[in-house]
Amino acid sequence: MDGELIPKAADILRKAKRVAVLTGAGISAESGVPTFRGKDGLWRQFRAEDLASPEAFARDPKLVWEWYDWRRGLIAGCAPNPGHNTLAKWEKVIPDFILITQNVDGLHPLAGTTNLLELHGNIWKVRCANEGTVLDNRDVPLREIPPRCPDCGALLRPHIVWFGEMLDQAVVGRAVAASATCEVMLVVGTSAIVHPAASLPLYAAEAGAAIIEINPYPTPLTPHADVSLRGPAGEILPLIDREF
Ligand code: BV8
Repeated sequence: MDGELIPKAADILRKAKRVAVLTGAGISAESGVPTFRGKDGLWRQFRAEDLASPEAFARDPKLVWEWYDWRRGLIAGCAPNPGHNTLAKWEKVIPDFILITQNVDGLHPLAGTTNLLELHGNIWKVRCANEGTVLDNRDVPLREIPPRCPDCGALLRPHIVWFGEMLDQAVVGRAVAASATCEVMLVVGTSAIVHPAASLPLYAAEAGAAIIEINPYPTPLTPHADVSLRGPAGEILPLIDREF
């Protein structure tokens, strides 16, 4: 990778007062959480439509919960990596910092990030399919599959946004506002194909923000990035931090 790009990215970030970060599965790859579309990607073994959709859950809640139970067991053994930790550190030194994640693994809050928008929900939360109540549930493994609401006995579902489902409009509104007002948007570890998340960096660029991308491979966002750093987030973010 061009040795000039790290100081250039550090210089852009150092000068910024308002920074928004968008992360995807790639930032958790070095923690051992499989990405969705990479060579070892989750979807490779399953088709997204087969598991992460309301139709799949209606058809076979047990199968969908077996997949999430497997992922929860895997994620429970994963810790934040230097990429998550660097972003948590920057939140304390950058005046206006917000982290928007597509990830459901909970590693950003575990690393200490507080100003966080979880666009697609959180794998450690469940929701009563009947009453809509959201509960924390960290049982690994789940005590019963599919789990049932302790209140009304109805099915519990993962508190996660599936394909074809609307995101929480309040969360989306905050994410769009942050994208439209930030001076820099740092986009880390996303294939930039899932919407509406993938539109956020484009809103930021249209509003005049500098776009910095960190990804071992080019993405549809790369042509819109002012700086595109080719490499793993767990290595690149600490390198930028050293130049801060
Ligand atoms: C919605 C939950 C309204 C499940 C997920 C507009 C245009 C086109 C399509 C649409 C559109 N609007 C809606 C759609 C349809 C759909 C969509 O976007 N489909 C895509 C596939 C084309 N969107 C929706 O359905 C959304 N709903 O918009 O509602 C609506 C409703 C009906 C009809 C129309 C509109 C809901 C989207 C949320 C879906 N839920 N997950 C679960 O997680 O269990 S999405 C899933 O993909 C994950 O949440 C994941 O976070 C997300 C994005 O993937 P990435 O995070 O980018 O991960 P990926 O593996 O793809 O890439 C990893 C990247 O990391 C790679 O680039 C790799 O190179 C890089 N990497 C690898 N290692 C490292 C690294 N980077 C850095 N360091 C490393 N070490």
